[in-house]
Amino acid sequence: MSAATTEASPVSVRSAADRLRELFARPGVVRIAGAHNPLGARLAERAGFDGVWSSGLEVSASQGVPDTDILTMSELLGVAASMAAAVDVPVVADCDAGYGNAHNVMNMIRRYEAAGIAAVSIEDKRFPKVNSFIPGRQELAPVGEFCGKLAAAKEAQRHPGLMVIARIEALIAGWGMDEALRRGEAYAKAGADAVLIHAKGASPEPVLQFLREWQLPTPVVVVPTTYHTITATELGEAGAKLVIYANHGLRAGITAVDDTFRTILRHDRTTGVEDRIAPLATVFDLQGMATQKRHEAEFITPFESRARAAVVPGAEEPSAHTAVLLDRQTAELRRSGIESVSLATSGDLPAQRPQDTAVLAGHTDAAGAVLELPASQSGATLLLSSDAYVQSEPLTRLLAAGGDVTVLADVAVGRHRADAVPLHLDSRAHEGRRLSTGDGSRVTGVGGQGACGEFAGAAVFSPKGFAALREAADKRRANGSTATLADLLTDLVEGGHQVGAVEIGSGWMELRTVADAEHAAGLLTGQGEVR
Ligand code: SPV
Ligand code: MG
Repeated sequence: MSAATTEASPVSVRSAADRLRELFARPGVVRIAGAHNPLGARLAERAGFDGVWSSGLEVSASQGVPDTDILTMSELLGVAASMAAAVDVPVVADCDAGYGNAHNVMNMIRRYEAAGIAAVSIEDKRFPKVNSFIPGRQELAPVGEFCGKLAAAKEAQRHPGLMVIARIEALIAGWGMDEALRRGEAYAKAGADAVLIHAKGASPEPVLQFLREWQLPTPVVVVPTTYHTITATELGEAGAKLVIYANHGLRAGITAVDDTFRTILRHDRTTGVEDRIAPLATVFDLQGMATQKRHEAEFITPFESRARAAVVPGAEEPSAHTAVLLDRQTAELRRSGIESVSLATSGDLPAQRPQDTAVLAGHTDAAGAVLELPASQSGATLLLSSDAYVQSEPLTRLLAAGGDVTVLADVAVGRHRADAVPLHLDSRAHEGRRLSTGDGSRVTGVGGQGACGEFAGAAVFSPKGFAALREAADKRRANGSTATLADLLTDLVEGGHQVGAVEIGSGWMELRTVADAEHAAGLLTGQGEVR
């Protein structure tokens, strides 16, 4: 993994166990570092370690409990699994004494294998174990019993990849080198894929002696925690294959956090620590924020880029929208692909307003409602006058039309009412039939004689078009006048803005009067008659 990325690559054909086995097959020593959460695992990976040691000591300490088999297998597995999910390098899990007898080991193997762990290490201590560096009780399990656990582990694993490391605690328990070698050989013969010789003195000599006397091809793992002056390269040259820096991340963290907290209290502010702690940018990077942003662009439609709709006050008082009509209208809007709907009719909204609609309260005209709507960054805004009911089919066509400002124009012949808002369009009419100009038609004027269409109550605005509309609404406000949606569209056309038209012949209805609304509601619920 490159230092710039923080997350596991999506497709990895080789399992973590295969990758660890490949590392073992290469010449030279393999170095892994202890961690107790995915953040620590990522830091180890970024620093260049070949893998991560899911340390029982670290996980226990991070939970504030001693490393004495207090945590359950599930708790330790949960941490190891989350680390394996967060990094590309293999995770080697410290599984203490196997959480019980051979039955527990078999269950453990299945679980760790399923979690994508590359290797497990079990130690030949009696359950419950005590951390190897704690003075006092360090009880070893009988060799036969531990060999049984190792054989059970190999029997339980489903795929040959997972490595089982047998950890020898004879030097820790003070049983001597011969016992350590005798145990190591028995464990290798029982099927261990590697043996770990643990030691706690300041000198590396006991470990070097073990390596000198180790005769079997089974690789040897070492943990130079107390004998830290020797390098990994030297340990490798002496015959060790895997070097585990088991708890240095935990200890570094304790020192750094303790120092930072005390400094803050001492100075009563954080200025003194700012240049010693990671900037937030590093935190975001380690969390994989950059990757998430990339995925966002690829997979998620930003909310802002979705169309929104608002029902704005029409020309007539009171609002002709009944609860039934508002419900139906909202459903029509949603069917046309709109998710967020605001209602700002001039009259009182019915008490039962449709679900998941926002209310723009206290606006008696469209201009006020338009100014209340926030500017749009990328999505379209569809405005619907409350004195029209429009079905989803024309709304869908309107939303698909493109352009900065586009209105719905009813061009059906001879059906315009006296209270209609006339639209002049540049499409070609011939004896009552119409030819579109290609990209849809353009509104050349609003009102007056000779119009060939009628405003059908709905218009859609790009973010740029909506900004122009807000400007027009602002001017109306500054002049102290109210404005309907049709008035604002007139302002835009007269102000030289390109206003397109989607021509329709059906799919909407005026709601100028209460009688209109009742009639529309009747038709929509199947109880009304066509007039
Ligand atoms: C651990 O990290 O939990 C280990 C290694 O088992 S040590 O603590 O060094 O024994
Ligand atoms: Mg441990």
